[in-house]
Amino acid sequence: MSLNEQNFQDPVRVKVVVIGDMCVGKTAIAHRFTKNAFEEKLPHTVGASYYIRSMEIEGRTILFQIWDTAGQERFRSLVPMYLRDADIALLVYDITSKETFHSLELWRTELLTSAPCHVTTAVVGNKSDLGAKRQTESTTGRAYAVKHRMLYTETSAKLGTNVEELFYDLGLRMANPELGGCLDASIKVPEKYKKVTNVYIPPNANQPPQNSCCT
Ligand SMILES: Nc1nc2c(ncn2[C@@H]2O[C@H](COP(=O)(O)OP(=O)(O)OP(=O)(O)O)[C@@H](O)[C@H]2O)c(=O)[nH]1
Ligand SMILES: [Mg+2]
Repeated sequence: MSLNEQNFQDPVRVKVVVIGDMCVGKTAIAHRFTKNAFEEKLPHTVGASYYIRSMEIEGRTILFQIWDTAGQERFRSLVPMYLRDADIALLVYDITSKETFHSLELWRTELLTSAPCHVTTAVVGNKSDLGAKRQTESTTGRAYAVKHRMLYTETSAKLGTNVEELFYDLGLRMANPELGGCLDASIKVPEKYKKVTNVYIPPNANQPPQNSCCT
């Protein structure tokens, strides 16, 4: 059943898969969103962890079913299994670590190989509270997302900055598929939606994709 065909009283179930290098804050983002909490000393994720939270968006209940994957190399072979039926992928990097930003290309390749072509993808630069240690400028992160037609935002799981906004924006897209937002997004987001979000919408979202299975 497509999202459109669901009874309006049913929650829209959305599978979110969080990927990125170890220690970028994938678990911290999931914690912040589902428990509104932050822990300074989180253990490495083993395999993947599951989180769930619903959100009311424009009269619809969006049920986010979040798979927080492990960033450690030894668990990488598991990631395709989670991506296979993902509705949303979050590509997370740490703004204080250039290496984690450079790894995004590996994670994006993983996405192109394993995720459905309609997956909605957001690049998330986490740890924005550590501005003094920043190694990747916002403009660089944003340019990367724009180039590959992905959404973009910076978050601080520690302070909660932009975490709620990110999921709200994604939920809005799930409830309104005409907004697009996937790797091959073909529809521009109306101005009224841009105003409610801090998530950056690529200006080229209406252009045909490159290297996408949706061509
Ligand atoms: N200052 C700051 N620290 C953060 C933030 N998010 C996460 N951290 C810290 O960064 C470390 C790693 O966070 P995790 O959420 O465990 O990272 P991860 O990406 O899940 O790592 P793996 O499970 O190994 O893949 C922890 O010590 C967190 O407390 C943030 O927004 N700001
Ligand atoms: Mg983790």
